[in-house]
Formats: sequence, structure tokens, C-alpha cells
Amino acid sequence: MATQVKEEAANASQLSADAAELNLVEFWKQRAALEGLEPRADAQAYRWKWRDLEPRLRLAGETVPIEDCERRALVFANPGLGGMPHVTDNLFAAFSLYKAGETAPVHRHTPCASRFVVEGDGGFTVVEGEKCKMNRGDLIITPAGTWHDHGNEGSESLIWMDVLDLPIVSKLNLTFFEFDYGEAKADKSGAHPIATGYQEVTEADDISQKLYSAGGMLPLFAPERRGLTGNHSPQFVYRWQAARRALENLAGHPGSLHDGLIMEYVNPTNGRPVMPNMSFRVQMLRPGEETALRRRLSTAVYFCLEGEGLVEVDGEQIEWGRNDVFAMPSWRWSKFKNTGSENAFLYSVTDEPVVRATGLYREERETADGGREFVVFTSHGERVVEL
Ligand code: GTQ
Ligand code: FE2
Repeated sequence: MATQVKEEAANASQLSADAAELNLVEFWKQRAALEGLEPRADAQAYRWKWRDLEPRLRLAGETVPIEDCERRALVFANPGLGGMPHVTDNLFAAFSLYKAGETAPVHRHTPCASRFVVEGDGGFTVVEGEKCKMNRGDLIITPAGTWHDHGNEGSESLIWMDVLDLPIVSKLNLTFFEFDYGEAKADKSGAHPIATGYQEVTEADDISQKLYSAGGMLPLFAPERRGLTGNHSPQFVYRWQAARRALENLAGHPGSLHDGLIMEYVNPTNGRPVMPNMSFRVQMLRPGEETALRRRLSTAVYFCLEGEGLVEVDGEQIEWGRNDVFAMPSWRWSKFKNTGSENAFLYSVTDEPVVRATGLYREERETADGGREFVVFTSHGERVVEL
């Protein structure tokens, strides 16, 4: 008997040694990690206060010359993700500061990017030859494969929030960054072309917004495809004024039980999210409004434009106010409350479209009568399973 046990142990250790040598893994040794009962809960629900961010951004402005960094960004690193520059498992977000007169050189990349203006006017992004001016609350998208360069023509520093799907693109190992934009001007001698670092503006200012932002109407003459892939909205800028008006016009509407009044920025030609992997949203919570509990199989980053309130995540209350940012990981029970006396406006970006594309997106949520429902999303729409 004893010899048999001994022999089995010897065989097992031989097998482990052989497996390592032969680049094989014994499934039973990694089974627990492979067969997770639920998504990993490494990422934390976490808030960054504007009070802490603003002075550090200004310090970076004084300390780091724009030539040395090209894009002066402080990146949100979720404290549960081991120092990775990821705000959630699947999203990258940063606050960037550009001082008066500074520019960021032209480039393009496979991650989709966006900016949402926090402070300052006089900012612009040129996207595919179109100069988009940037004021507080405006959303500018630079989808995968679109050339873009930024600048600040104002007299004050400019701060915006960048959100990119970089962790998704990086996990799939699909990252290309290109800096060799073709336009170059001859130097003084005329002998050597030198890169200008910016795009020649070839389109009328804000043309994509003029073409596509009428709401319910589309031009019959405009090209819908710009950039390398065209797999995104042809409208590159979405104005805060229009978003705010849309929400305020609905102030008397009950809205959503789980989000209050919420609108999604869409590709006006097909009603889909503006870029393939991320959905951009803005919501209004009225004074005293409190939403119902829900958990979703998607992550999100939020930015508070106006007002104050709290988000309760797995029973823990996180307060937010003007210009604060918070990260919402996947599959946590959460609800919102406006604790102020004015309307609160939240901007958010979620990876929900990429989760939906896998066919795996799901929600669990509290119903109006206090029950629970489990929802899966099929190609035919929502399927509600009563619990
Ligand atoms: O502004 O184009 O924060 O390409 C990270 C990557 C900003 C940008 C970031 C980028 C940009
Ligand atoms: Fe970029």
C-alpha cells in the first residue's frame, strides 16, 4: 500500500516536471482560476477628487515641458489593478492639461479615443482635416485610424478628460501608433521637407457637426466614411449645449429607473454607439432623485459636470461633486442619488458595446416593485428572466 502511494507521488511529480519541460499545463492545477464562478473583482469602485487632481495637473504644467511628453496626461490607475494605467479593466482615462499656445503633434492609432472638455476655452482638435473647437462639456471623438492633433489657442490652461479603449486593444494585441503624417513643408532652404507636426485644415470648421447634428435629419450629399476604417460616427464633435438642452427638455419625464434621464451619443447615420468598443452617455439626476439597484457586466468611468450626489456600490457610499471622476467596475450592485438642490449632470463612458458584441452582456436589477430581474441581451433584444 505504502509503496503504491509513493509510486503515485513519484509519477505525479514526474508528470509535473515533464509538463513544465514540454510547455504543458496540468488543467487540474489551474482549474480554479480558469473556471471563475464570477468575473474577477480586482478593480475597485473608486473616486478621484478634482480638489486633488487640479493642483497636480497645474504642477505637471510647470514641471513637464510639452516637448518632453507630447500629451501632458495624468492617467487614472484603478487601485485594484496593480498600477496599470487602466481606470477599469477595459478602459483608459486621463486628465490632460495644455497651457496657452501649446500643441500636441499629429498622430493616429488603432485604439479609439475621445476627449470631454473639463475647463478652458480656446482648445481645438483637428480630426481628419476638420478643426473642432472645444468648450466645457463638448465631446470630441477621434476614432481608430483618424489623424488628430490638438492645441490650445486660448489664454488660459485647458483641461480635458481622455477616454480610450486602449486596454481592450492592447489585450488583443492590436495596437498601432503612427506619427508619420504625410504632410511636410519645405524648410527655409527648400532642400529638406520637415514634418509640420500638425494637419493642414482641409474642411470647414465643425463641418461634421453642421452636417449631422440637426437631429432626425441627415444630409443626402455628405460622405459618411472618413478616416481609415469608417467604422464610427461621421460626426466628430457633440456639443454640451445640445446635450444639456435635450436633457432639460425632458425634465418632466420619469426617465429610467436605474439611470434617471440618460442619453447616448450616437452615430447619426445608424443610431449605433459612436465608436465600436465604447458607448458615451450623459445623464441628468433631478434634486432628490434616487435610482434603483442594478449590476451590469460592463465597466464605466464617470465625470461629474455639475451638481453633487453619491453612488452606492455594494453598500459603500462614494460622494461626487463638480469635476470629480469615478470608476465603476463590472458586476457590482450600484445606485445613484442626487443629494444637491440643482440638477446633477454626469458624463460616462462604458465598454458595454464590446461586451454586447461577445453576446455575453447581462444585467441584474431591482424592479419598480422591489423585485429582482435578470436580463440577458440577445440579437432579438432584451430577454427578462424573473428571479
Ligand atoms: O490626446 O491623442 O491620454 O493618443 C493617450 C493617448 C491622449 C491623445 C491620451 C492619446 C491621447
Ligand atoms: Fe491620440
